[in-house]
Amino acid sequence: MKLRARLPHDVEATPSIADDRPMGSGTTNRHGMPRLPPGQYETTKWPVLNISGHPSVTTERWRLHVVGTVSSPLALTWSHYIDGFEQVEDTSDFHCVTKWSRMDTHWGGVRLGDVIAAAEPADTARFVLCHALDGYTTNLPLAEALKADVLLVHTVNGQPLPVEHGGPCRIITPQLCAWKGAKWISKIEVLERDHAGFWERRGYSNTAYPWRNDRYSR
Ligand SMILES: Nc1nc2c(c(=O)[nH]1)N[C@H]1C(S)=C(S)[C@@H](COP(=O)(O)O)O[C@H]1N2
Ligand SMILES: [Mo]
Repeated sequence: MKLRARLPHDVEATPSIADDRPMGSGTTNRHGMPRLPPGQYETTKWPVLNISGHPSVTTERWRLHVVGTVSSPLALTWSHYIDGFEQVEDTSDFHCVTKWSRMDTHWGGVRLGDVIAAAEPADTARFVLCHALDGYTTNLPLAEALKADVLLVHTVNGQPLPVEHGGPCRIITPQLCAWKGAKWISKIEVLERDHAGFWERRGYSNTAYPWRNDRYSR
């Protein structure tokens, strides 16, 4: 299957790239922001944070649905995901709301934007709600989901993504707090209106922008 990528034309700059006064410390990253967001400490460990256990799915049974306000809903198999999209690698940082940051993680996968584009979102599409196999959900503005460093990853530091970190496939959102990246991703729902996810309904910030110390909504 050959998938055609087409991004909506009106993707706006959002605070994480447009912010001229981000808080934080250390050298700047490639977006010109201090690498360590305010209140974060650096760790070389990689804690596991879950609402429940680790759902397991083989790559044979794995499916990724892209549905909602799109003209070509997708039900991708693992081979569509691996062979139907440009495979990219990127090194980025991972910021958890519980204050640890893991720097320089090397990821392999495909751009979430390429997958969403293949489903041909309507011009009225503005948000996505990501659904995972453990029942977790998290929401993103479409403009965040389409950023080039937001990936559907299957590989970390050259190894298959471990199940506890969301293997075989998860989302990463390096410019937002890590809870915005759903592990064990199963469905991406493209929406006209925002719909709060699991933590967003329980008091986490809807925007989750680390460089503004934007953690909780109440
Ligand atoms: N499906 C799913 N995705 C999830 C979570 C979860 O509980 N379930 N937790 C989130 C939170 S709060 C964080 S900080 C990161 C943690 O990723 P890690 O366990 O690989 O460190 O995953 C996010 N994605
Ligand atoms: Mo988290």
